[in-house]
Amino acid sequence: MALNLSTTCESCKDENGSPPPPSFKEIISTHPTENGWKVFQHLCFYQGFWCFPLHLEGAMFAQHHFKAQATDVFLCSAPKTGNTWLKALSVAIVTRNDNSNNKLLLNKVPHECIMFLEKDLIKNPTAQSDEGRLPLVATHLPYTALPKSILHSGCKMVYICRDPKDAFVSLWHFARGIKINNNPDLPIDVAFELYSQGKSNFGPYWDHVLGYWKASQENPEKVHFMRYENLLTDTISEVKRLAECLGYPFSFEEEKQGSVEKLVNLCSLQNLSSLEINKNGKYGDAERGINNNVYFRKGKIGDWMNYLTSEMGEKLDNIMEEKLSGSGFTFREPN
Ligand code: PAP
Repeated sequence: MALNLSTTCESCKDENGSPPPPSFKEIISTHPTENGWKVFQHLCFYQGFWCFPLHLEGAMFAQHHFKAQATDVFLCSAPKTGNTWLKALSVAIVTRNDNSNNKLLLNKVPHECIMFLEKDLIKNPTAQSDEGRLPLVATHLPYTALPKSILHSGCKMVYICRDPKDAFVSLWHFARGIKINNNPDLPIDVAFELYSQGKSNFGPYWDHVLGYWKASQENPEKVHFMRYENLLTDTISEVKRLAECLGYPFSFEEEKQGSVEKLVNLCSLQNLSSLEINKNGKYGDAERGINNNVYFRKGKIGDWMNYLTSEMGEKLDNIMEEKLSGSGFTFREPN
């Protein structure tokens, strides 16, 4: 497929030869910014969410140029809510009987096994029509910002969310792990304040969760809604449900032979983080790439208690509760 590589929206150009419309970079530069995270870029507010310009440019490109295949399944998540694990499990599920691909996870960090919509497409627009690509595409985009072709082609989606306190602590660690220019570490209370105001990459987090939650309620056949905590505590059942949703259910024979358990072990934090590629490899370009090991930390429920006061926890819980009220979804444990 011949694709236009311009990062300007060609379809918006005036046929009468008027000056070209602004490029994505120019559009981004006119939107409000937030400098507080001091990671590698400021955040920019666009279409109701905060985003690093680097990812936003890729997102705008995808909104204009991505053509979803009906067989694609989208793995959707806000940052630090279980994306790496969901990718690993999904890759392992769809490739388990495919000789040429079933070793992918041994040689690549899960992020590199499938297309990351807002990161990869802009760099390699033809990748979307590659014959051999897996029918999986990952994105951190909020539901409302997805390219229209995803919604129109009736693709399935899997969404994973996580308790906001643990997601925040994970994000804070990650931000320390990837920052450049020897910036001092961002104090956790400053980062927490920004997060509580909704100012985080692809945030506000509550809007992210709400968008996919509502979509899953309206269309449960198409949008499979998962929680990181359930995946941790009831892994086998959750993985079997995931496999069904992806269209690759485990057969009775496979279950009898322990295939689900094997796959779960392959994708465990302990196993993935011990692989050479994830211990010492890099994701992205050699210079500015991210060390794969920053994607694997503790993978625990409740680690926030080691970093936040109970007042901070209560504050974030209350914000989430208020924002999610009336939706039928809550992060609060039943009493
Ligand atoms: P991303 O948004 O950068 O892709 P994401 O994978 O969503 O990150 O989240 C990272 C979290 O998932 C980390 O949590 P922690 O900081 O609280 O420890 C990471 O440890 C956890 N994680 C990564 N891989 C796995 C896995 N295989 N099993 C369980 N948790 C995992």
